Amino acid sequence: MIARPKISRNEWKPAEIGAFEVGNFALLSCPGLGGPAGEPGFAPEPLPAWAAELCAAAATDDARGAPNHALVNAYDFDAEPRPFVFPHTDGPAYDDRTATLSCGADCVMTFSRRLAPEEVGVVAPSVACTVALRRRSLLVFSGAAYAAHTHAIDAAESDVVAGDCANADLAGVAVGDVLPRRGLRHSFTLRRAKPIPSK
Ligand SMILES: O=C(O)CCC(=O)C(=O)O
Repeated sequence: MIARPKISRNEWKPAEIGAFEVGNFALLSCPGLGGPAGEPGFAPEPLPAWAAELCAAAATDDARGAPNHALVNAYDFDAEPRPFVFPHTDGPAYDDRTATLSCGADCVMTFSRRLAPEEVGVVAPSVACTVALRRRSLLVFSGAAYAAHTHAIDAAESDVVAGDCANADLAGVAVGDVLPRRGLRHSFTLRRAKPIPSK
């Protein structure tokens, strides 16, 4: 798992281009650029230039190729009810690797052990680690973090950095620090969606 604290000006450029190309960045939310991943007959669709550039930048050393799918989520942390992301895995529609670029407000993501079907409702999922999602950071998780754990953003007014924070040094935070949730956050979730045969 990699969680980089700050992206340099040069690396940041594609996201800035995206912001200008799409216009109303503050309220932007695009479900599934690249097509309806996971649906029967899915074949990756061309991405807008800014999203393709982001995906290429996030590809790093993955031999399977660059992400071909982008999800843009908007969170208004000043709104009620407070936005949150329920614990989930990103599932089999994608290669087991997710890259998330965070922009705007900070928050914390929680990774928990994924329960086996017979454990659901019986065993409390144990937290494996938390990750501080600082603005202008890139989180990449794959393998067991992708398939054997859920990830979630709990509803909260603020986050307190805990001892299980996996990227405290990189994110420039220390145990006990309070990260207030204020204003808007946008995330760009980049994954490689698998083609699916038609039924
Ligand atoms: O916004 C984020 O950082 C996480 C979003 C997420 O988990 C998802 O869209 O599957």
